[in-house]
Amino acid sequence: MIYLIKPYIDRNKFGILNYWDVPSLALGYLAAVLEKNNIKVKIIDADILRLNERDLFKIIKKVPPTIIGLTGNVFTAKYSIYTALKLKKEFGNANIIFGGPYATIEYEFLLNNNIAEIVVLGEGEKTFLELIKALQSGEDLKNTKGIAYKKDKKIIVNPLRENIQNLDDLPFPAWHLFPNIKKYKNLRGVTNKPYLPLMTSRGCPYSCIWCTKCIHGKKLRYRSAENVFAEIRYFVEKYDVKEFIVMDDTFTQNRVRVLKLCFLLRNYRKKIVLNLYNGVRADKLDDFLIKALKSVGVNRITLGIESGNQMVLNRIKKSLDLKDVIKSLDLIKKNHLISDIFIMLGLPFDTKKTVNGTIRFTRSLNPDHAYYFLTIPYRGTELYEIVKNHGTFLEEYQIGILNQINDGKVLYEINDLKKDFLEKKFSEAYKTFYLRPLKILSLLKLYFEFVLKFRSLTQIKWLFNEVLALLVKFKIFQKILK
Ligand code: B12
Ligand code: SF4
Repeated sequence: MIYLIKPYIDRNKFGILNYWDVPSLALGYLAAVLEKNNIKVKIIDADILRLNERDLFKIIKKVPPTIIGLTGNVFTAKYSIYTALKLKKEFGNANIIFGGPYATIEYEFLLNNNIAEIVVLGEGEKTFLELIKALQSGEDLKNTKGIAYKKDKKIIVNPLRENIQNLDDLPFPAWHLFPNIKKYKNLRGVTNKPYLPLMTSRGCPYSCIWCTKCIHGKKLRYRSAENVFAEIRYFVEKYDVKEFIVMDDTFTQNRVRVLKLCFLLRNYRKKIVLNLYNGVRADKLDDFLIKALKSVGVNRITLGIESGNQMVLNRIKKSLDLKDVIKSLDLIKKNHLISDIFIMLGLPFDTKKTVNGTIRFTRSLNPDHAYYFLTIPYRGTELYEIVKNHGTFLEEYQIGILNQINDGKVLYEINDLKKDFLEKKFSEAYKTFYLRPLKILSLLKLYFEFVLKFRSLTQIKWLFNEVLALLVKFKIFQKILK
């Protein structure tokens, strides 16, 4: 039997980072493609089922595995690696296959340490299907594009595979192979009803230096509005889903396509809500588009701004004009949507002056929420190379694995930016943004409306967590939480 497994991931004490559980699009797509080709596959989401390894093994033992597929990014990979090593002990004969952004960048580590037998590099659907067929028929792997594997103690990297050109050819994710969709909770949702993730395009044409393009590449490929709508309708009918979370890198890039999708959704007899969690580009919004998004339930828009300094923005290759940021934020507010921004502090071209300037700029923009992040140089990015060549890593994360995310840890020093300064600025940014009387009043109003609307205990708990998470950023409760 072929198993695709998402391992159990530890939650921290108060579940602060855990306001949503989301079924894996990667595993959903991979399984759907196998099923379409009459290959049987099982998905085990050990994470949502909170299965420890003993329980996981019990399930797998019933129908022993021949192939086990594991996924992961730089943060979740450690759980997949741990699970792989345990599975190997228990089911030595099964082939362990890794895929996803972590494996694509760190395939040598995985193969050299016998964690995986084969790594699928980049976009997985076509490669995985071909690989499974090759393994099942005992063919030599040399003809399977897009994989790395070990032969005679040497790592072989086959030629890479072209990404899928027509995304409408892909089947819809195989959500029926996952545990009951109702198990996946989104405390930050608009509807408090079952929801699913949705990917309407792949790739991104921009070149931000901290971002890896190792999976879906630079060429933006769109699904048609009709195909996306058909997927939404299919799962609404099947599971009574009310909300979809759009995971695209740059959802509003093609304005006409988004307007068309909004039009289809508005004319649909069931009320469906779209939720945009990923940042939207400020230069890809306008009043008409915001109104269209609002009409399909979008209640919050997050702009990825990154820096309040135009020179820094240019050098990190964000290709964004701060004038567009000011204009779009204004439009989001005028349309009475919740406005959030993402900011990165300690970018390699930042200095003390630009960090201070960025913090001031975000206060003057005054969105509902500002989320500050200390810059993390992931391996496989231009940023990583810049820090390697011009900065100093303070604590190299082990074999490209992050132990914690977004917890305000300074990972490198560059220019005149030292650890103490950045730590101070990180907590100062939060304090000076949120601890303003008018800001506190406006947030209290926002949260009060939220509670009135939902009256759900779990959502109130989430709100409590959200506020607690903010306080952690102020360094007030940090000791208690650790
Ligand atoms: C949505 C998203 C999130 C969401 C949800 C994550 C989740 N758990 O689902 C949130 C906002 C929570 C998030 C958080 C983070 N994310 Co994120 N996220 C994304 C995003 C935009 C989409 C992921 C997705 O669903 N893609 C759609 C599926 C179809 O693509 P895929 O997962 O890559 O899978 C394909 C291939 O990789 C391959 N494949 C994948 N797994 C497997 C397994 C097997 C066996 C095989 C054969 C093939 C295979 O085949 C799949 C189909 O083609 C990606 C960027 C992107 N466009 O993919 C970043 C991305 C995955 N995130 C990234 C990062 C860094 C993070 C954080 C660590 C950031 C941080 N410091 O906080 C955290 C980690 C938190 C966590 N618990 O995962 C990086 C990963 C870089 C790396 N080197 O690993 C990415 C690639 C962004 C980027 N361009 O740099 N993220
Ligand atoms: S716009 Fe987003 S997805 Fe595109 S390169 Fe920049 S960070 Fe990556």
